[in-house]
Amino acid sequence: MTALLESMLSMKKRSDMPRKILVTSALPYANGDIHLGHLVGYIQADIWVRFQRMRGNTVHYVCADDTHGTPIMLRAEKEGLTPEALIARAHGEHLRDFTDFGVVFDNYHTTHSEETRHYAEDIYARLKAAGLIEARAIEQFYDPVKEMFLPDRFIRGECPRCGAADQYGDNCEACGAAYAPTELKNPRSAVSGATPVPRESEHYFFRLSDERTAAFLRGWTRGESRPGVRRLPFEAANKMREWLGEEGENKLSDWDISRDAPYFGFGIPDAPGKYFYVWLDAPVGYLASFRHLADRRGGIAVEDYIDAAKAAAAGTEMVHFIGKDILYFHALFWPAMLEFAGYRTPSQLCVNGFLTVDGVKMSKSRGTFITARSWLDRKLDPEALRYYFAGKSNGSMEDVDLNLDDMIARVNADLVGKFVNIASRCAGFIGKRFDGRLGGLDASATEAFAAAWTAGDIAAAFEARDYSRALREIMRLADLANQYINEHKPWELARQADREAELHTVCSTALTLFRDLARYLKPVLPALAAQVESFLAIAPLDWRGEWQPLPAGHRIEAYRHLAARIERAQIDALLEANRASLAPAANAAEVAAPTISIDDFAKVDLRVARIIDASHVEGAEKLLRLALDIGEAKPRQVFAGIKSAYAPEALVGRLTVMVANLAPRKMKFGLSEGMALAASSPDGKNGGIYLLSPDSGATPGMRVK
Ligand code: B3M
Ligand code: ZN
Repeated sequence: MTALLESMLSMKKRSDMPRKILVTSALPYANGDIHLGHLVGYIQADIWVRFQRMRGNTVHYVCADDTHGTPIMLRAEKEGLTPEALIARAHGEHLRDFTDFGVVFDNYHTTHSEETRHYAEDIYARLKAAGLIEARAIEQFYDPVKEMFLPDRFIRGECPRCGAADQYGDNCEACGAAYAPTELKNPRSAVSGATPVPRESEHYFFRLSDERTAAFLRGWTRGESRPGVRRLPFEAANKMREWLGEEGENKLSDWDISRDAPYFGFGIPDAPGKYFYVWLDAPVGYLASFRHLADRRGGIAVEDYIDAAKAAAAGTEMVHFIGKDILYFHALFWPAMLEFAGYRTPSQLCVNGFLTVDGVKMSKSRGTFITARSWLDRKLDPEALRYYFAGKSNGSMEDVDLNLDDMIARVNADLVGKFVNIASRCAGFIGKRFDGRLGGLDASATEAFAAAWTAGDIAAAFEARDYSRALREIMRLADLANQYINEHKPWELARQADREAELHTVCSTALTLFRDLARYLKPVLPALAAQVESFLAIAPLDWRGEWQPLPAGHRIEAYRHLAARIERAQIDALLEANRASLAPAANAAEVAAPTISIDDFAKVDLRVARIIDASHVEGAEKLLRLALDIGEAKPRQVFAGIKSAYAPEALVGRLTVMVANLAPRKMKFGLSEGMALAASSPDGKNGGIYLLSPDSGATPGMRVK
């Protein structure tokens, strides 16, 4: 048999076999809440995963928190937490938010994991062996107070082009100029306020300028993930030419993949004081989460998904869902890292656009910076948002606009007015008149649905992630179902004793059409589909095989309300709550204390103090006993009314500020030798108490002036 015939047969054979797909979503940073802008891409990915599984394909859907880097390190310091404690808190919050929006991963891991360290070190070692890692000295701005090199975003100054004040170290938000931090006028550190100084340091670079990488990337970015399916959206492929340059050209510059201590991340082997830059190990988190899943669950041939040769032999796929802001990393750095380390490269990048709300960027002042949690806290249905985002997703990188009035209208018209209305107008008759049992069907109505099933247009739209096209076709079918009901008027048939049989047929037919629609909507609305499956008493709907009617005699359950309309008032309450959360703190209303002179203030001896012990005070419901080290021979004993907001064990080791020259006071629980400082809302409501923490670098005993 000729090789060509063989490969055609194996492709044919493979195309009939279930696909094996590792799907990932971008890893959210651990220092921010999940907001609706995140959810566009995650919901698009989750819909595709659910669709593939309904088709009988094997999908492993993994994600993780992106935990390393300077911002997280500094945020942890600011909150008086270890980075590990900060990322653990974020991990729980993120996973809960995704789960509550129906975005269900097989594994949600963290890049601060041994699996990530393992793969990052392995990939780095292989790139080094391939001669693609180069060490070279570079000059960067260094903060002499914090004793750390400053990422561009942590340097502020005047724009070198337009003079706008307080611009970032890499680009000007006023005139759009891009520049090196050293070009900023009057630069200052955004961390300590100090004037940064240029300092040399050795960095490690991944040599993207090597002719091997450009040649590989030019082919890879133009490739197909499956016959007729481009690896990258065509808009992205055009970008690639821009970034790569024309044939024979390589416009790529080498990529700095190291950072100096102090840094929260993984140390580079054999390079003391050097760490992997966060973007080196972030995508490695995909592999780490998959490995962690396989180790937990067993039965997954991990190497068949990540080793280049084994993945090719096994015909597995790796599909990344990302936002367009991180296309550069995923279409250049990441595939090149994998290729030259002998790992399989991504099969496809599915890239989503940004979210706008009512036509403009999400805005805190307008209350439209909507977190996932605030949507859920206002009891808004997450599936309303899933449906709306799906209706705005066409598989391209175009931005998605959440027009709130349009969303209300769409959800109420399509889901309540069209889809659920089919069941609510027919199910009652089946329950009351026919003991819940279905009768024969009216082929004149089901044949359009059977034809749609066979044509597979909706499946093709889901496969292409063109969910807006899929939903348009689904709603076209829903219109046919409602026309059928409107023509046959079961509510009139029910009033004519001699038309029972017709009533039975009409309602049974309508519920079969309803079942079809639920199947098509299931990837978008998994919770609603599950309710329909239990109402119709059918097995979980999949998306394979021939079209089958609901059989005569099949018994359905009693119909229960399936979906509620959304009211504008609910949305307004959400926006108001978001705006209120930004309003100046209530204590701003508190009357300011009478003016004092600088001499008065100088009499107060404020000191940095380390909490070296904290305990409950028997019989005192508001007090904690603190031992405060301010550099004296023995710690001060202080009683602090912060019990409602702090657990003693969470305080030990933290820095705070105390008044050290208050006259000692005999209290019933012991001698009070000072006062710890905390901010609070006027009524000191539970949780309204915030212990003061000095910036990192301060040490016990320092005078606060
Ligand atoms: N955390 C940036 C972002 O949150 C980054 C993505 C990493 S994906 C490997 O958009
Ligand atoms: Zn400027």
